[in-house]
Amino acid sequence: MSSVSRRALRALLTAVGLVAVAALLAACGETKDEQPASSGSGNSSSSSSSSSDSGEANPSAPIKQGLKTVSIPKQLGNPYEEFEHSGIDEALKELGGSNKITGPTDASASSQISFINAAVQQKADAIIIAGNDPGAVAPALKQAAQRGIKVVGMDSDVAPDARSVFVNQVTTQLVGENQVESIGKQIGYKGDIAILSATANATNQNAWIDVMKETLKQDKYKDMKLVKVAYGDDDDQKSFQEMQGLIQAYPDLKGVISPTTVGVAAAARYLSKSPQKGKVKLTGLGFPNQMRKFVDDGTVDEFQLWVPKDVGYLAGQAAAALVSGRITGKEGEKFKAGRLGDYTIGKNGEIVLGPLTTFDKNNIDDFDF
Ligand code: RAM
Repeated sequence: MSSVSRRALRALLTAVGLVAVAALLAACGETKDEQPASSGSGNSSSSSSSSSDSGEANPSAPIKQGLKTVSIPKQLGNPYEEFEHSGIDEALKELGGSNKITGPTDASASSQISFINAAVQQKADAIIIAGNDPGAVAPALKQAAQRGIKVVGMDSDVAPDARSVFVNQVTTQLVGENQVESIGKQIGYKGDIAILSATANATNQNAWIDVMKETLKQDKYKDMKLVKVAYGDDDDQKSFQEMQGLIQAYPDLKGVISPTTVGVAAAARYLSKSPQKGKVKLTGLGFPNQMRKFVDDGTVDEFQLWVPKDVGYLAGQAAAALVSGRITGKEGEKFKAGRLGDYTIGKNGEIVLGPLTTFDKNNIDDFDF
């Protein structure tokens, strides 16, 4: 991680720490021992019915030896998802276990179900999933939990009762608000805007879009009008065409928000060759390495993101803590997440990674991912 994002992360951790003082006081002592447990040392009913809510957390329980997790991205072949899931591999390796990344090649609602069932067959200790749809995968995940498999949602949540914890990149609220402010300031807070999203059922996208719509009701944004939400399905070609469609259908369009790495890169590619380059503003959630050329050539002024690999790393650490009984998923429980430091579980089992970073021509070269 670069020093900039590290500093930002530290600042957030401090803030989270202050807010969580009460929870910290209540929490049990330090967890010092990161060594894997020697086999057979687990106490009593170890992993019998390891449903998330049963039993008390023991923050100093040893990490289970030889942990095996299965992580299911929204879709293989999406560089964002692959980078994110590589963080789970890192965490598991560090803890003496292993992770297997397996998933569908399309991001449709039910495409992940067979991979969940396969993980159950393989007797994984935990399943870590970026949900394509909150409801479609829920029954399969609940069955997995009944078999003692811990379920961690990350990136894009599944139904809350189908997982123990959800690792969120940044609070949903912050993403939505920051994206609206980013486009707002670029267009002088005036004119038509559109959103180019991923798939129509993606939990994260829809939650962000809801916040964007709410944010647009604020007085500051009263002269901005959302004219269309288009869906590029996290497919490069489709996103490119949707961007073209937006520009053609709305000649007065002033700005586009594309809160998906696939969408924003495709939209920038279209804009960079269009007469509208520099006239229609584009922001979104993008990779610095993919967006750099569009910042350099003036197509894009700024865009935002977090460090995707750290989402996976945190989810891997959370999965290990769950399997080992250090946490159960209850609000206020605290755990150590390796190189990222201490985290506290928030409302509805949510664990928030850190802040959103804005990339522009002044800082983009500090980042390499
Ligand atoms: C896309 C995916 C992912 C989203 C990122 C920003 O690749 O839709 O879920 O969080 O972009």
